[in-house]
This record gives sequence, C-alpha cells and structure tokens, in this order.
Amino acid sequence: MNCPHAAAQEATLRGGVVVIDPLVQDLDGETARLRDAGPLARIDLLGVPAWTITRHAVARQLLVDPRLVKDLDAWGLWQRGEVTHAWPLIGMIDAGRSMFTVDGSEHRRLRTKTSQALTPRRLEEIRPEIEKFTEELLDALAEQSEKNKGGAVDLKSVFAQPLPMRVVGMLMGVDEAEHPMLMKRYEAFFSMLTPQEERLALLAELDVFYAALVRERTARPTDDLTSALILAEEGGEPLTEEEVVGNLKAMVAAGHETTIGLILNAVRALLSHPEQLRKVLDGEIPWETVIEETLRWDTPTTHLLMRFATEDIQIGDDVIAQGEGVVISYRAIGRDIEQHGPDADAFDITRPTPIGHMAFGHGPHICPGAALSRVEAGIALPALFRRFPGLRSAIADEEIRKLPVMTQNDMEAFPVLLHG
Ligand code: STR
Repeated sequence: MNCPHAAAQEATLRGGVVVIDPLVQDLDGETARLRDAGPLARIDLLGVPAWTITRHAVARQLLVDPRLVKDLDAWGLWQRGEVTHAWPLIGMIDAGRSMFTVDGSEHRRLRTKTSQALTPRRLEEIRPEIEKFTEELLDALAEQSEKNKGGAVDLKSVFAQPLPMRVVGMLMGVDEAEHPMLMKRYEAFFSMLTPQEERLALLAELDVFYAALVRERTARPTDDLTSALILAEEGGEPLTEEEVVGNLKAMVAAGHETTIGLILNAVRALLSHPEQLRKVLDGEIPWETVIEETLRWDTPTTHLLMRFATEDIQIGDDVIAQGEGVVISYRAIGRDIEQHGPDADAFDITRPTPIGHMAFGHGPHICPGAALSRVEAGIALPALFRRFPGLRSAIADEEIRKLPVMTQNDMEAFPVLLHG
C-alpha cells in the first residue's frame, strides 16, 4: 500500500468492501450500498481501509465510547507509515491540536469557551447582523439576475457560500477582504481533484494566515471569539497559540462549508418537491421542519473522518481491532430505515416530528455550531423565498452536479431563476 490512492476508483462493492467514490457520481447508490453492507461496514477510502458506522443506534453508542479516540497516533496504519501525508484525506484528520482532535478533559478545556459563545441565547445578539448580511446578498442575487436580463444566477456563489463565511468571519474576527481567499482555499482543500502537494501547500498558507491573526489579537484583543479564546480562563490553563489557531481554523472550515450544504440542499429539496414547498409558503409547516428534514435526508456531512480504536471493540459479529480507523457515515445514518422507517429515502416534511436525526453528531464532540447553523438557515431560507416567491431551478434536478468531495455533500453550482 505504498501509493494507495493511485488506483482508479469507482463507487463499487468489492469483496464486501464499499469503495467510496472520490468523484461522488452516485451518492444515493453508494448510500444504499453502505446501508446494505450492514451496521458496521468495511470501506475503502482512496486505497485506505476503514470501518464505517451506517446505523443511527450504533453511532449513538460508539460516539460516547471512550475506547474510540481522535488521536491520529492511535491509528495502526499511521504508526506503521502505511498512511502518510501523501494520502489526500489526511488533512481531514491531521488538523492540528484543537477541540476537533483531542478527547477527555483536555477536550473540555479546548471546547468550553466556543460552545458557550454559541448558545441560542448568545446567538440572539447577532441575529440582526445575520439578517443584514442576508438582505445584502439577496440584493446581490437580484442585481446579478438583472445583469443577466432575468437569466439564471448561481445561488451558491452569490448567496449560500458568502453568507456562512460572513457570519463565521464576523464571529471569529476575520476581515471581509480575506473571505474570497478563504472560500477559494477551502474549495480546493475539499476537492479531490486538487493535487495533494497543492493541498498541503494551501494548508500551510492557511496556518500562516491564522497564526498572524492570533498574534494580532494577542497584541490587541477585540470582542471576537478569537480574542476570547486567547484570554486566560480564571484559574484555568490558557490555550496555547497552537490550540487557538487549531480552534480558529476548525471554526472557519466547519462553520462555512457545512452551512453552504444545508442552505443549498434545503432549497433544492423544496424546489424539487413543489407540493411540500406550497405547504411551507402557506405557513402550514414551519421552516424549522424543512431544516431538520434536510439535515436528515441530504445531510451536509457525508462521512466524518476519523476515530481510532484503542482496544478491540465488539459490535454484533464484527470486531473493530485495536488501531483500526472508524468513520461515521452520516448520510447512511440519515437514511437508516430502523431509525426513520421504510420511507427513509423520501424527503417528507410531513413525517412525524421531531425528526430524530444525528446530523450534528452525538456525545462530547457533538457540533458546537449546531444552533448557529439553524439560526443561519432559519433566516436565509424564509428571506430567500419571501424576496423571490417564484424561485425555481434553472436546470433539471438530475443535472445538478455534486462537488468531487468525499466527506462533504456540496454542489458545484445551483443555477436558479429568481422570477418563475
Ligand atoms: C478542515 C481542515 C482544517 O484546517 C480543520 C478542520 C477541523 C474541523 C473540521 C474540518 C477540518 C473539516 C470539516 C469538518 C470540521 C468539523 C466539522 C466539519 C469535519 C478537518 C464537518 O464536516 C462536520
């Protein structure tokens, strides 16, 4: 397995192993194959073997199991040098010391301030700013459409992509002038078409950028979360520069990429299910339900990499051996028939609520930005349809292209017509 990802990849089932397609050519087919492969499935990630969890109940149990850890050094393939920085997905795991990569009491120390800054109550304070960003970007959509004489505009690049970046940028104190640079770099980071040397180079550039921001805030703190992360806890151990940088980049990457998917996938689901859109626009079904059903049915995170077994873990007839890697396949979990019923593959906002999905994870690492993403989508979606009630897709649903990204569920572009 010297150059494991060199072999041509296709979404296939090979000897009981589901090969995850880096080009995402058939996400629904792949999801079904994973589900059929059992609660614990063997997968191939660009030549690297791992287990994945495909069932809600098993994920609930394993995500609170202390025998599974985030520490890359616990991975046998990494210890033996069989996985190296040449593997295109290593950046999803080797992301620096932060709340994303550490467990136990150190994890609490790294995470507390961030989760406290993102409670629903604290988020009410920034709601007016999110509403303002939304209105500005709706203006930009209208302008773009006028320029095209009423023709198609890209809902992604003009609206769904810049909005989360502005929100997380405001929270963390990243200057607006840097947003295009960051969006471009993260797009290249996630894309499997980016050569690995380029991905490693851009990650190094991002580290330089974030370290400069942290030093700037250390010298002159403001009221942003980056400054709050730098300041010592009363009586507690302050975060190191590396830890602040790690948290900052995790927040920016997570806060922006996942929310793009949530907004776009919700709009897509509604436009391709007009009878359900009607019910929402008539006020019969709340926007919150649209958001929760989208999180389940077309979740922004396809697979989450990775945790490692510090001991053998028995799951049914299978054993995750010490040192093996475990992925959580949130897409398959959202389509779990045992959890969501035989119609799990249908988008249906009339299904009994609450929709018990797990799109934000579970246990100590549960998404600290969950409430923020719900607030963002809860503002963006109704505002979009209020401004453009005749909104429709400019292309057939099956022509919408997914990005060649293995871990996130995002589209290349979403051409729409603003006025029916
Ligand atoms: C991207 C690269 C980086 O510099 C830091 C991180 C840490 C947080 C990660 C992020 C990554 C990728 C997307 C993640 C995010 C946490 C939540 C988000 C995995 C590796 C999700 O997609 C759920």
